[in-house]
Amino acid sequence: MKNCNNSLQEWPEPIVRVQSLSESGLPSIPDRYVKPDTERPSFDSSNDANIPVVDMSGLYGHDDVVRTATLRIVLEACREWGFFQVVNHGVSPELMDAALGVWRDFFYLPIETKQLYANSPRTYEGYGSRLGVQKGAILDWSDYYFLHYLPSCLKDYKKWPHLPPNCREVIDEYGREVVKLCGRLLRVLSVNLGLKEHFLQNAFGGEDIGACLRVNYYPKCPQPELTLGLSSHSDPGGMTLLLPDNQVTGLQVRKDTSWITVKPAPHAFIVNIGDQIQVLSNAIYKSVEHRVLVNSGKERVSLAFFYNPKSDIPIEPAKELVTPDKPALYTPMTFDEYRLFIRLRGPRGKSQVESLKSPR
Ligand SMILES: O=C(O)CCC(=O)C(=O)O
Repeated sequence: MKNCNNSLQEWPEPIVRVQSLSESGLPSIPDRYVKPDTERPSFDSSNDANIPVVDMSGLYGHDDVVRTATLRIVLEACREWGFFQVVNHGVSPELMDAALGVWRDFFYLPIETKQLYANSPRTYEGYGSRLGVQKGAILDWSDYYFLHYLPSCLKDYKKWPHLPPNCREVIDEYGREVVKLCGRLLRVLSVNLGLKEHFLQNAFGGEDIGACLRVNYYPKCPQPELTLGLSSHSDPGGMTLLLPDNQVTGLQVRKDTSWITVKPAPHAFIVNIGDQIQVLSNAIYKSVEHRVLVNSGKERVSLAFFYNPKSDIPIEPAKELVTPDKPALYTPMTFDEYRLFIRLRGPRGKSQVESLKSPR
């Protein structure tokens, strides 16, 4: 019997849609969204750094020098940044635009239509406005939609929006293409660890992996300096492919003690290492904290596609990467067990993966 359920309680308080707050034209944000001083964003634009850009055509051509150089850029990115962006990745720009378009249109639907899909913390599937169930928690300035693609026992079209009319079709095709791209990327990440090409895919459960989508909607905010669209967190799963808004920046990645604002290349995907790959790689690859800024002039939409290990297999450092000099840094844990941390407590920097460290 597959374990496709978990049991969390209901939301601890009535849900307020951030989009409705924003559209009500209020001049200041409610206290619930005001972050403590230490977590507030800085809008310092003096830092020109950007995450590495990888041209994936370099991996599949006949030029070995280019292939080696491209692999090297990916390796450094996974070790130093935990983030990179990919271009020439094989997913059509038209499909990427269509995916962003249907989701933007979904959020423009009347509230009653969106409410048909209101979610609960039991599975998080559907239309949501908070992560975590702690009563009185300070909330993020965003709404979202969460759905499952894989495993097929979790894919349920009834939980996908029926509007706009072509929404399910576009989401389906987008999912299929992004799953293929994730498979290609996992092969690159495995080879760069000195492991067999299929190592990471097999460690994730082979064909039996999990895949889900969170569409983030960040409404305009009258006081962007006091809040965040999404609090600092590392991604709990395997690997994330983010399709960012094509007009508005907002994603910031932690680099040492600074926050770097990501400047996406046209039709690029932003790839980031999740906690499960940090564990499998015995921390050679880093799952890095990131957060999202909002602004007063423009709303922002992003599609975060999470490619995850099968939920019930233990994830632990690859044996090949464990030596007397570099002992295993983590004890085995299934992704299901791990995800409960996040579902109960909401985004919390890197405290989750850090708490997994073996007592040594
Ligand atoms: O909206 C973004 O740019 C990032 C979203 C993100 O980090 C997430 O959904 O986990």
